[in-house]
Amino acid sequence: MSYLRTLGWTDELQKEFDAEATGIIAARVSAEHRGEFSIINDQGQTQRAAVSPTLRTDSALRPAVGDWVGLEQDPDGKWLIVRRFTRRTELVRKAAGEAVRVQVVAANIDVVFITTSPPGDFNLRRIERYLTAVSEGGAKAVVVVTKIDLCDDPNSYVAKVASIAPNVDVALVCAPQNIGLDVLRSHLGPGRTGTFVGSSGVGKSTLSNALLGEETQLTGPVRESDSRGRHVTSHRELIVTDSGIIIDTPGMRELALWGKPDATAATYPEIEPYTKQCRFQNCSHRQEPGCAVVAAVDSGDIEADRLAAYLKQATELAELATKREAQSRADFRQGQRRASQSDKQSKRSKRNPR
Ligand SMILES: Nc1nc2c(ncn2[C@@H]2O[C@H](COP(=O)(O)OP(=O)(O)OP(=O)(O)O)[C@@H](O)[C@H]2O)c(=O)[nH]1
Ligand SMILES: [Mg+2]
Ligand SMILES: [Zn+2]
Repeated sequence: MSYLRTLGWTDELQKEFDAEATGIIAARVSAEHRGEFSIINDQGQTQRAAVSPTLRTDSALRPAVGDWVGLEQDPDGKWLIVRRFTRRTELVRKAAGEAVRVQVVAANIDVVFITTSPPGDFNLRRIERYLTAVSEGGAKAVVVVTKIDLCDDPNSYVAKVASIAPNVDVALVCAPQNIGLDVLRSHLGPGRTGTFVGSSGVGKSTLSNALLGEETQLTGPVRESDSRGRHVTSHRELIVTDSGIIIDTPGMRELALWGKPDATAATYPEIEPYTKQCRFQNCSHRQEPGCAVVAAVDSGDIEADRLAAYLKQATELAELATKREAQSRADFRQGQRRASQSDKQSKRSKRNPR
């Protein structure tokens, strides 16, 4: 089990494994390919594995990068993922498109490095969205400000982040000059897992390589006109380094939230208490009489920009909840239809035995 510890294996996982795992081996998912996965096993070897139909089709069980899984080997020597162990934390978002689906960015992570390069990419409202997603998934958030060699006053960004999230650590880094990497290492350590998320071109893969001490992740120049990246990294990948485990991810254009309607509470702690003091219980905090939130904006206790951002997130999450309810009703009806169809079929085959 020694290499599994290097990969982040815990006593809880060992208990779960001992309790119900027979004839399977434990491994961690390092990448996902079309329908297949790469896994790292207890010897530190990377192998391809398919996934059993049950795990593939059930979104609540489907493995993602960072997940701990149980594997079986078929007679031809091919590995099959047959079990997903309990996920300790996750970072998820709503998948792009019309379907109401969750997309797992990374599983079982200790820390999420919300990565941004000023001035163009730096946006407090976007950082707030990431903070909501991270707190909902149970990991710790750290804001990483990259390319400080190109920046006049890096420290001003520490103050800016502190103005919206005083308890969140901010790391100022420049990977090519080896600045700030120790701060990132201090959040990792043996067996701990971190993931880099943020826009394309901010330097996530450059940081992964610097922490690894090897150029395994492809990096690419940003456009000169607007400093935006060209989506160089195309899939999520788990990398093992001496100082911990890293999941490098492709640049995100947007982070559509996926979570419970109250997921905003941790991101906007100054707003949440007022929402309970409004005259109407279902107050939308826009223009109702007796709204304690709007009153707090008027008195200067809440910043107007923060309220606008809070309301945007809250609306998005409320709409998501409505859509998810509709979706689960539709799934339920479909399940009933399937069950009654197979019931009819089995009655037919009983009447007309072959
Ligand atoms: N000057 C400077 N350039 C950097 C720094 N970090 C990264 N870069 C450059 O920024 C460009 C983009 O870096 P990547 O690491 O590919 O960015 P990424 O976030 O992985 O981008 P995607 O994979 O597209 O999401 C590359 O040309 C890097 O060399 C830095 O600290 N300073
Ligand atoms: Mg990259
Ligand atoms: Zn109100």
